[in-house]
Amino acid sequence: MECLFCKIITGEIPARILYEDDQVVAFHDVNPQAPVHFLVIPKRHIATLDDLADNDTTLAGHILLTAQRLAAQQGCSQGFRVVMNCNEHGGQTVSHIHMHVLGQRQMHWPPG
Ligand code: DGP
Repeated sequence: MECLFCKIITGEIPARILYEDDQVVAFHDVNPQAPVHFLVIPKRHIATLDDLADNDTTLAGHILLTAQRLAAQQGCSQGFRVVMNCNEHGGQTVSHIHMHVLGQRQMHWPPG
């Protein structure tokens, strides 16, 4: 198993876990870009957003609602941003889909 995030799921690589259930894990980003910056990932290895299938609708919704709930728990009452980078032009560096959740500072637009 070569996937970094699969190794976080199994505990082979340590991470600051925020939440875990049978479908997803959330953990703090190792290189935070905001006072709150965590990632929500599926436990099943899915390389990119392009690899999500029609029957992943429930999982995709669960990732989003987990992000929403944890953002509230992390004190992002004034708002937050979710980001999913996809492939090279999207800036994806880890090939296991992950939703970034950033908060506790003013975000700007457009992103770089
Ligand atoms: P992306 O560029 O969208 O693929 O973002 C990958 C994110 O993963 C990046 O913000 C840094 C984070 N990351 C990479 N390696 C590790 C790690 O070993 N542990 C944790 N907690 N985060 C990591």
